[in-house]
Amino acid sequence: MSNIPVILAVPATKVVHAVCSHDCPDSCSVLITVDTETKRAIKIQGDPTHPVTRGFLCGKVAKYLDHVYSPDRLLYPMRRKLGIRKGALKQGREHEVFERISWDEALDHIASRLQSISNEFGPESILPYSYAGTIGQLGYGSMDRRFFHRLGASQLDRTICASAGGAALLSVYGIKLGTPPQDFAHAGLIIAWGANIHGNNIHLWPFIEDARRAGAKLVVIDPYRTRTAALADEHLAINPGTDGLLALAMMHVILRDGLEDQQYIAANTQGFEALREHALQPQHAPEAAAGTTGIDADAITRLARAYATCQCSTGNPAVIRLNYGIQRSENGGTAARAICMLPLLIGAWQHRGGGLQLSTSGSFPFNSEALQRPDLMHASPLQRAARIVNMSELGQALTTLGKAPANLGTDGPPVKALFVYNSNAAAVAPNQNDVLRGLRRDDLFTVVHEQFFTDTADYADILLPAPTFFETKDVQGAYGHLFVQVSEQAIAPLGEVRNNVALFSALAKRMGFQDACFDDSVDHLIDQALDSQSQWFTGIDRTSLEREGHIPLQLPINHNGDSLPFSDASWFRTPSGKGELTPVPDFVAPRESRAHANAYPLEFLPRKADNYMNSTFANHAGHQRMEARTAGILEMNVADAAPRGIVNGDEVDIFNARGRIRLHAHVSVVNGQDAGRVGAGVVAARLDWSKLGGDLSGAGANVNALTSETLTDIGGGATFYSTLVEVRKAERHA
Ligand SMILES: Nc1nc2c(c(=O)[nH]1)N[C@H]1C(S)=C(S)[C@@H](COP(=O)(O)OP(=O)(O)OC[C@H]3O[C@@H](n4cnc5c(=O)[nH]c(N)nc54)[C@H](O)[C@@H]3O)O[C@H]1N2
Ligand SMILES: Nc1nc2c(c(=O)[nH]1)N[C@H]1C(S)=C(S)[C@@H](COP(=O)(O)OP(=O)(O)OC[C@H]3O[C@@H](n4cnc5c(=O)[nH]c(N)nc54)[C@H](O)[C@@H]3O)O[C@H]1N2
Ligand code: SF4
Ligand SMILES: [Mo]
Repeated sequence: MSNIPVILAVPATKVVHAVCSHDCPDSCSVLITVDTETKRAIKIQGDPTHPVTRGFLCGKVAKYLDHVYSPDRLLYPMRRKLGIRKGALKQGREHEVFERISWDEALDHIASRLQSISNEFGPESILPYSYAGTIGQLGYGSMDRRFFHRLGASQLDRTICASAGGAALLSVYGIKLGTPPQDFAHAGLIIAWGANIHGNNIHLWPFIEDARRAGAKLVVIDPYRTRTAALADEHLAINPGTDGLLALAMMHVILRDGLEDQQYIAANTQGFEALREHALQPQHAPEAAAGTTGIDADAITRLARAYATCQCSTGNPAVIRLNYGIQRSENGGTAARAICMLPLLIGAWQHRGGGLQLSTSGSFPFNSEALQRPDLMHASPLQRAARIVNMSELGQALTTLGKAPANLGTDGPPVKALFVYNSNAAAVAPNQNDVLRGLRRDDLFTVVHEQFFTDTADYADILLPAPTFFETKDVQGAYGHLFVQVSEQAIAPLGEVRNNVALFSALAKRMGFQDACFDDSVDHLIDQALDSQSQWFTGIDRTSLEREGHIPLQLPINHNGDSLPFSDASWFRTPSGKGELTPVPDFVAPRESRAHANAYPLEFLPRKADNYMNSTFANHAGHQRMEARTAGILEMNVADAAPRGIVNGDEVDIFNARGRIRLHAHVSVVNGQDAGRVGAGVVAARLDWSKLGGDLSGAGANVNALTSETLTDIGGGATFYSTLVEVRKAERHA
């Protein structure tokens, strides 16, 4: 009998299959162990049966129980106390400003304010602001969109991350599809181009290691010596914003030396002769490109030849992992187009492991019309499609819309109500000073649906509690692999948390919307998301997903039994049905550099942290410890620090015409040589919560005080990585 207590001490548990819903290409398959007595999650691990997750999680999400059960979670609806002005708060002081209310009070208040604002200024004066707090199909865009469409609110153009690169990929291939991650194991040369794989896309790494064990080389093209660059065979520290020229110079070498795959080009592309003539112009020769790109002509020539001859010399093809780093730049769309054309010139797609991956998001034929119901705009008081506001111009939208003359390419009423969910807008949007000026407006009614008291929460009139992926069910694709997955709810929502579907369904009823679609349950929405005519979803429905957890897309198979995107013309979805090489990509140096190079001579990289997810996780002590190296610092090359009289550890002001922040200079010198991560002319700092050290001066800003609302050349994207600054030693006050 003596062993009975031991048996009883082992908790009864169940394991729930979920999907990491963070904005990450890997969309990991996750196993959550739940104690069935206490109903608490007690363990999280990667699913060993998922071919890309392969049983491990990144460091950020391995610590996810700290996130879910953090004592700092926002668990109840709250409202700003009467008479307290909006503005940045010190962390932990939020309860002095907000008071708890019931969901009924919150919903009544929001519904009546939205109604009166709509009556007075028109429904387009209401602006939803959301991005990718969750990339589950339902959480990202379903009931919320239905609600705002039916209301007639302004539409949001969700451009802050990927729209330039997305437009580039579509212009060349007609679909967002690329080399599957598992196939990278079969590559002979891997180019990580503006892609911090080890930091941002860790589940691609094991396949790259497999390829390297078989002899493959990894080349990284990045102005910053990332974790990935430090582990590579070669790191080419390109000058920011010049990738388009490097791609043209590579084309120049390939075409000059006759290394292109003429058969593949003839069968699968359109516009080759024009591109050839363009690439062969003398300004695209490696010698001419060297100065601008900062990469010497020999290195360019070697890279181009290794790339084009990889299949012949190693028996394995070349693959490019292009990520979104290069397209956050004024001419980043064109640069991405040029890079996307490279595998077409050498026919890399014909071989397993060859090609390119930027995003696979467009491969999932989810039925977004059914989920989001844009037709409901015609049932709104507008009876037409609402105006579109670009989320990368939030500062202008909040401060200039409705004031003549309209300078946003859109007109109509001022923004009088802002509804933020799935986003920490105050921290992540460019030109932060204008954004905060807008958020401080007394006449702006702001609702924030959040897990935590973020920078944005500080400016809310009403705060609503949102779930983690443990607390809700969803269906998800991925932008870095080709599996559909269902994410089961593992635990009951904490406190009074409501998921995005429940929130907007309840709000629709408060607004008196009678449409039946506002009653749809989560399961019903999942069914609608999967209701597609596409062959690629054959056999994929809610029941099969609930049974299997993850199911690969049913892509067409070729005669070898392989599924090789763009190995023949049947894969292209462009108007011509071929890979589009026109219009030819022309290189133009970023405008910010040309206009401001004298006053603000340094290129600023306002970077993502390896151990945060954009601004998410920045408030957890454990994550902060993992990211301690980058806390509060501006990384500088000694060649820029020395002439400014700056040494390691000095407080420095980083500024341009838009703003100023203060950080500690980090300058690393070993044996008289710079040993830091940035080259001369480039400085870097991490994205952080403003109130947690984004600016040591305490002014409540972060790196985005310096970035601009200039949009990319195509796709209307944000240009975080086209930012010029000057740096100066901070004046000490006695
Ligand atoms: N750990 C972690 N993982 C993440 C995220 C995170 O914040 N942290 N964010 C997620 C999100 S939202 C996204 S969109 C993906 C993004 O994944 P990536 O696209 O890999 O993201 P970035 O880190 O923005 O950019 C990649 C690299 O581009 C470099 N870069 C900047 N300018 C240039 C340039 O002009 N030319 C070249 N060649 N390189 C340049 C940067 O130094 C950076 O190292 O990652 C996701 N995964
Ligand atoms: N300087 C600089 N700025 C950048 C970038 C950069 O590299 N440098 N990267 C840009 C890029 S690529 C991106 S994608 C954007 C990202 O911008 P955001 O999408 O705003 O990303 P996060 O900072 O992760 O904030 C997401 C928020 O959503 C909340 N959330 C999570 N799940 C839910 C949910 O189910 N419901 C609700 N209501 N909320 C939820 C989280 O708590 C979190 O605070 O930032 C951009 N801004
Ligand atoms: S953040 Fe990315 S790598 Fe980390 S668990 Fe989520 S999907 Fe996987
Ligand atoms: Mo992003």
